[in-house]
Amino acid sequence: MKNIGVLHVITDTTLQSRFTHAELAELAIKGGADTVQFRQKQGTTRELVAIAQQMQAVCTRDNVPLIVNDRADIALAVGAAGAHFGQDDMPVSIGRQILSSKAILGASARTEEKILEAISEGADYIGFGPIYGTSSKADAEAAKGLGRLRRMCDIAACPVIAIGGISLQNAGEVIRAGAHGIAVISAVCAHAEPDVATQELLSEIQGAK
Ligand code: TZP
Ligand code: MG
Repeated sequence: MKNIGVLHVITDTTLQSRFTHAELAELAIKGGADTVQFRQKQGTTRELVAIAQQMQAVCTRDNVPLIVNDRADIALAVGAAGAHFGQDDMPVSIGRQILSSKAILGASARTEEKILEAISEGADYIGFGPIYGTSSKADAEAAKGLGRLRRMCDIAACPVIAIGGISLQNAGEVIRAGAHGIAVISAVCAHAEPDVATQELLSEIQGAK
């Protein structure tokens, strides 16, 4: 099994405009993030490639894996460590043909059946959520809660990364429910000091493990 990070910071420039994606990556890594995910729903491919290149430069320097949301082509283009696919994105099996066997491929899906399918296709981790309410994702489903997280952690044959509304206040209980790690947007990107927020989340994870 691959080494999957416990604190995935997903960069976002729609919730805030103080920092670019690359600056957020830098601050998150300074705070101890062990995975950075580039997620941007708007913009041309050319723009996304340029941003991903900047992020990859930061991540290469600091030896932290960069995961590109939705786009295997952009992950390949910039030499990112991997990609994250939702239910309507590239199937994991095809993403694996595009990226190398070493690539970290994450998957998320709306139904348990689709999640298990992604795992059987070779997903290295699954993103499960939203655990709590969130306003960071346009089409987020209803909160799934800790009970469903616990069940998913029991049945998944790969690490489960919990996502959605995770903060310093609830990160500990999420890890105690069995999650391997967490992925956050607003708790870091919308915080006054993203590096400090990351550091605090990391120590909460470590304390709960
Ligand atoms: N997928 C499920 S919830 C979510 C995504 C991308 C948004 C997470 O953002 P936040 O601010 O950490 O709730
Ligand atoms: Mg997607």
